[in-house]
Amino acid sequence: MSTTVSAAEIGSPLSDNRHLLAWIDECARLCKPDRVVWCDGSEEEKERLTALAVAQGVLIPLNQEKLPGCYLHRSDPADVARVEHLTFICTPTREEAGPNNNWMAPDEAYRKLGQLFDGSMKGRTMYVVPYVMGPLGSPLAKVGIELTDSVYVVLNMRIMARMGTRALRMLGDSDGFNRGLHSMLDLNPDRRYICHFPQDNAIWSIGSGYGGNVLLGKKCLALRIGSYLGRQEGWMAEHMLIMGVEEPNGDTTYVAAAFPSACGKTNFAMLIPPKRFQGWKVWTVGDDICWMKPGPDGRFWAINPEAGYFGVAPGTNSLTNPNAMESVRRDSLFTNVAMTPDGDVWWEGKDGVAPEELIDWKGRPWKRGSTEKAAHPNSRFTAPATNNPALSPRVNDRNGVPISAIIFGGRRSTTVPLVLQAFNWTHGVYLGATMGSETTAAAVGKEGVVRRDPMAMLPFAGYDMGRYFDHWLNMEGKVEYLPKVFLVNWFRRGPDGAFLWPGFGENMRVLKWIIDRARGRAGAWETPIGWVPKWADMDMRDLAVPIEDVEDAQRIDVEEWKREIADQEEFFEKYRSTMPKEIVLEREIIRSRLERAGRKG
Ligand code: GTP
Ligand code: SPV
Ligand code: MN
Repeated sequence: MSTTVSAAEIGSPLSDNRHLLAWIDECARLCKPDRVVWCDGSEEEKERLTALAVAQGVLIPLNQEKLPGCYLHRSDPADVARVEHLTFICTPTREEAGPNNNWMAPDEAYRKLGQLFDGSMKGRTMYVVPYVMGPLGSPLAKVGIELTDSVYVVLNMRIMARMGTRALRMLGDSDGFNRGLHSMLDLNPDRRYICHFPQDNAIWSIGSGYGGNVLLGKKCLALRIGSYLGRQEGWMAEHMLIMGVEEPNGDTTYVAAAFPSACGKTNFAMLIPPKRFQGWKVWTVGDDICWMKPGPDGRFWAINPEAGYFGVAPGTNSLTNPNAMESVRRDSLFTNVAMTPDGDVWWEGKDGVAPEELIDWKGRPWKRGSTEKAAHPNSRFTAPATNNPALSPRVNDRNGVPISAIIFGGRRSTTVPLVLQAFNWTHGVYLGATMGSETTAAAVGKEGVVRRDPMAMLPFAGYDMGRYFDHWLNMEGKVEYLPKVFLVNWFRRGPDGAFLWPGFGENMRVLKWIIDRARGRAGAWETPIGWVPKWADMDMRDLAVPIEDVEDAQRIDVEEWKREIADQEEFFEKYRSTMPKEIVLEREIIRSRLERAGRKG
């Protein structure tokens, strides 16, 4: 028997899966790398590739006494975030991708990107990165293979997914793997494309070296392709953290929460309850992505497909997120943060005042008081989940964890109260579908403008948003014990522009009410837009901020809400042809209730 690829060219293949070998051969012929190297995921390989990355200047060693096994990477200054305008869903018809996605015909995308990939790896190595998204052997897990010319990608994928030989073992001789091809090319933004081919279970990414654009298991497979497959196969791929909330008697309730990029998932997933909540403990299952499926017992079961955290650095410190600080103390990669003279890392919002002198994220000297940021606002850490002191003992459970509550939340300076609960599943889907949030540095573009970001999935739903809502609504018939649905907002501001709610660990107060409601043991008031806490049911003792601020954070202003509803309606205009009727009716009911409340004064 002979394969079309000779062992000399490709080093020693770690698999004899003929589908895999044929595809690698095809990609190698296109990209023309000098050599093909299979990654086994071993320690030895990590050390070798790290040394290579250091020699190439791709990684800068940090102070190994303070931060053992930690390195800094500075990306190209024009390649620092996801690029939604260069991200495409390549389905046979434009309608399938929907108005929420950029669309390119598959033939055209293969042709256009094929020209760019042609010879793109000359003089370079093509790494074969096999990985599993999800616990090994889980019926919910998926295998992907990423071919990349970036050693930074290999080292990040090694942290973010279950990478190496174990993935090949899980794949066996099956053809069922995601085919991901990535080349940095010359990092020219004019030659940058992130294309998804859901029908082929394939991803082609070219011209970037940054995070969500290139760690193909994450946003590309786990969310865009994942959501597409989920609709076909009867499960959901969501931009959600998963946490276990343990109470003093030892009972644990599992919660999933969708907040848009850079709106608090990592922080919430790692929450440490304030003193008043003795005996309560939050366990992190995941901080960014949730795959969930109706189980045979009538509940939703969820896994975190990832194995690490690609978290926002700015704002992370030992008060806001001690578990994240602990997670990045060893074996972590930092991207676009600043460096201190003694090889430590720094970013805006880290502990204490800024050091007098730093090397900024672009590698230039920086002095305290400078008007420029030392770290990029979307600078990130990549840390293994096993570093997290609050890692849930259930992360490797093949069946996942049962979800009792779903929380939606955005970054809203006005209008949206601290917390409210949906009346029922359909209303919950409506709350998720109409979520708004101020834009952040996680994607290229203007920051701080409110945009609708349904379920925090606007940049990640791999098909038409109206059909995606329909898929959500359909769960009503598939899950007997549906999770209770909530909306939260940690980011409301007072007239002085300051946040009204202290956030972070104090979010436990809201979380406890949510758990109590999910377990049917706390009261609530009905308002036109949902259930809200009775003050007696939400523990606000020993809170450091004035109770008036909390009341302001929770305030529901009928006139503001009428405008909010009008804005939601305008957003939905785009999806009119596929929007489920329930969503439209839900809006009209809420609108009528608001009008009646307005008349009452
Ligand atoms: P992605 O990784 O982009 O999907 O983001 P994420 O949702 O995991 O966001 P993350 O938890 O990293 O938070 C982003 C920013 O919001 C950080 O600067 C945090 O410090 C800040 N933040 C998180 N939680 C809170 C909160 O409760 N209140 C306030 N004011 N800021 C918060
Ligand atoms: C996000 O933007 O939601 C992220 C970071 O989690 S990235 O992987 O770059 O998409
Ligand atoms: Mn994210």
